Amino acid sequence: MRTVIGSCLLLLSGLGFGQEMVREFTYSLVNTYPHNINSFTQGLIYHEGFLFEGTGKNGLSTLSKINLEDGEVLMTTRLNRRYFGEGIEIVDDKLYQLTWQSHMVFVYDKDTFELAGSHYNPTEGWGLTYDGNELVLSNGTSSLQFLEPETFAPSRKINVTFNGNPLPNLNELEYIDGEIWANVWQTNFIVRIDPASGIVKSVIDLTGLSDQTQLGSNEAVLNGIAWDVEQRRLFVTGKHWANLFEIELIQR
Ligand SMILES: [Ca+2]
Repeated sequence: MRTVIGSCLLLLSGLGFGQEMVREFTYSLVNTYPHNINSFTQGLIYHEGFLFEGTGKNGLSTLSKINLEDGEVLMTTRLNRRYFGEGIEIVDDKLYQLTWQSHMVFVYDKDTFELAGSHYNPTEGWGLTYDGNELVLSNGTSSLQFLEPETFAPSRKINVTFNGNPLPNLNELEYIDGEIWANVWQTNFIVRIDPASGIVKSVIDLTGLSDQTQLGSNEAVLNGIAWDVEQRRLFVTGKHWANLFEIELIQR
């Protein structure tokens, strides 16, 4: 808990006072969509017109293809109760799903959810995204691991820093316009990271967004970033949130 509070204070106190100027953004609400309040959102992407979501908790972990407008689940599969589902990503025809502490990475056919293979991940699995060349994995620490998609072989690693200090608890990820965006667990912040240096260049403050929806548990924190690359729409939600939101950023 000390680390979590430390992260919050670090973010709040550090804004604009670091060695390097960190840009700060707030948001405006563009659209509100339904989201299953029972979904413990751990992975979220928007791919070719549909949302894909991976959820966590043992016995409740799923992978689903979802219609954005009405939240209808078009296809779903449930993980064995020994697995706690985490981040997801699509590369070509394959869909990857991390697990939290069991070192298992599931690989599915993205069109059928048929299991196509698996990989071993030596660390915890939290978030996953793709930069067009390599997968990027967060594991709850301040480091991000780059991986070769076909083999899941690790390549380089970056340490994410905010005003020169390591920033842990990086959670759900999204690669947007050359940056890695990350939820910071148990905060209202999304950070935008330079993938070469690991330096946080911008912070998005989403304080107040959770007031716009119903929360299903005391674990209902902001988590889940999805980017519609064709229409340049930004979607965010949270664990056990009854809504998913399209937002636009406003620079402070
Ligand atoms: Ca994402």
